[in-house]
Amino acid sequence: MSTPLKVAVTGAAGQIGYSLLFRLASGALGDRPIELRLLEITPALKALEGVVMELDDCAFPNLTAVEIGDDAEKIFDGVNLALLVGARPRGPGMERGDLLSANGAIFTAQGKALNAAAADDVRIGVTGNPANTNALIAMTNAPDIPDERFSALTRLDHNRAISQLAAKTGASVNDIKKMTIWGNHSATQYPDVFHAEIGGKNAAEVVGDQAWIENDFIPTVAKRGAAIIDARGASSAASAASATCDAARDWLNGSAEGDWVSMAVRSDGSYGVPEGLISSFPVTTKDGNWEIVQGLEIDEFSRARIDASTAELAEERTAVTELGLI
Ligand code: NAX
Repeated sequence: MSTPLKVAVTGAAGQIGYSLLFRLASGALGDRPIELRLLEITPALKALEGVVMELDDCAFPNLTAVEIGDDAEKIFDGVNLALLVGARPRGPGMERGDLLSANGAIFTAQGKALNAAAADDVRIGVTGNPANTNALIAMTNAPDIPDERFSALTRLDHNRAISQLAAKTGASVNDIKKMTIWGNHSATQYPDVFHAEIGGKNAAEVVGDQAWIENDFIPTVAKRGAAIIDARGASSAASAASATCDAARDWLNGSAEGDWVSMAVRSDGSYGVPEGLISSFPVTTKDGNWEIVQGLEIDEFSRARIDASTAELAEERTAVTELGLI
């Protein structure tokens, strides 16, 4: 048996965790042995013990060990992949500054703990919101880990965009390639069909309906999270877990030939996105590394939307800088 991949999951007793852990243990990252290392806050450890009992009861052949705890440095010891899901949700009456500082406390501490304890090859994916800025905080607090090892999740938005486009055109999701989410994982995100393809043809041309793209598709994808809360009475969990697995699998194992994925990664200034922001781009991945797809033509329509979302990210960066978190 090869050496198990050590995967840390934070917020493991939460809604997303309840779906994510079972996907990871049953082979979402490939047919390979895996060790789970699960971090929770102290009051949630008992619930987490129950989840671990259920993991045991699945008798997953590839799950070699499960460790749980509330000490980040212990849980992150030697991890090759860290999926940072646990975060502080916005409570009633909470201002954005309060939200950023509550999460700042979590992600500064976890950045430091990863810096101290993770394996040299660690990859870190942030799902907990505000995901892009949480990733920026963790990255800045982990000076010994290369910046390109941090990413924030926009794969759920990417998958939502593919699904909406498939429903509109009657195409199979398998025929839709080169979807891109630009910017922030928030309502300002820009799902871009102008570079996407359906069965090898330009997706915007296949749709042939600019009004639908502008007034229907983009807001439906950007506000899908709120629509799920309205319908389900709880935020998306299984789909978020599935996207977290998709993103990690493609990062570690490589994106498909002739396609790309959306990941929020540190901007090198490509496409006019201010350097250093964790912003979503079209990327290809190979051997655990990513590269921003270059050379796409950005028209005025796309430019305005990319700029609006990255302006929001720049504001968040200013806010967390002023709070002394980065
Ligand atoms: P839950 O509230 O069900 O679970 C969060 C868990 O994190 C709780 O069990 C809590 O005890 C734990 N936690 C809090 N602080 C922690 C800390 N310092 N260390 C370890 N664990 C900690 O939320 P859930 O529905 O699972 O969502 C988790 C996060 O994902 C939220 O921030 C949510 O907003 C975010 N989402 C991100 C998405 C994305 O596409 N990027 C989509 C889905 C989801 O909204």
